[in-house]
Amino acid sequence: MPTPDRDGWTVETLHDDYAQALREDRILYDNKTDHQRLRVFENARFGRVLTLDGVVQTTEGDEFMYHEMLAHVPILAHGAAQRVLVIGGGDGGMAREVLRHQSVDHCTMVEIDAGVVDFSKEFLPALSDGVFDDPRLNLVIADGAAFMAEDHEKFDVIIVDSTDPIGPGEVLFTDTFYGHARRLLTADGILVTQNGVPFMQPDELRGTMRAFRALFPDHGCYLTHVPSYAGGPMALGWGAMSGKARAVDPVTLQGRYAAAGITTRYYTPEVHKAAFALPAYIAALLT
Ligand code: AG3
Repeated sequence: MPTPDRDGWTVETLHDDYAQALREDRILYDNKTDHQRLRVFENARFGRVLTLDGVVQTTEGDEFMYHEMLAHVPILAHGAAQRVLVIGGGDGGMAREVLRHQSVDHCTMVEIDAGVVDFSKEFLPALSDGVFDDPRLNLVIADGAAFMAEDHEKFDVIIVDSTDPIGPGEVLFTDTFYGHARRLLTADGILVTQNGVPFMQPDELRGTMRAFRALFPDHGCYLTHVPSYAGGPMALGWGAMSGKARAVDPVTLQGRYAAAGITTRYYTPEVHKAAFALPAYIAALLT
């Protein structure tokens, strides 16, 4: 793995043959939690940037392209989601988007690293934007894989807001984990997952899709595009207990979006439908 060796720049350590570098205009935090190395710095283009073990997790500038698509696509496709589970997502950005839906009356968020939550509140307050004070949020500090293996009241939507499958995030990409997710979904429930950038990490998507094929009547992925996750579009896994959610027609979707009364900067009902159109090189990873 490359090491950050350019003075004043963070060189990402995710791939061994390619790296993006971000200029550090001001370092706000650099420390190790019990689980991982946490850094936040300011970059002129992206705003505050959060890295875990040298990998960009989120930036103030483009986080909406990720959080909106992982939250609003399943919730609006479902149409009546009341209980949502977020695995990971310690920065609070995912729970924030989920709870913008007044129709969602409960969101459990399971984060392994209390350090990420505390620290994000302080250094990335725009991400959570007050969501940690929302009475509908149930924050659980625990290992997401262990939580999934237990019994819980079922969820309409489960969102896996994980790191890549290295370090503590690895268990969130296993067949066992996905099997438990399926068990915890309601009849029309939907599981969505972050599955990396397929051009750079084809195996990450391939592995999840192989597992989803065996578990979900409707399985596949849809796309978003996040500049700080370099290398092309990012794949978001989709595993649904019925085909209803994917098939939702654009007029219905438009109605639900309007009724939700939310404003978005990436998500639109048209982008939602279009996100399921896959370039052939990505579709090939699904079979
Ligand atoms: N977690 C997803 C990080 C994935 C980075 N992967 C990549 N660059 N290929 C984001 C956490 C935000 N809540």
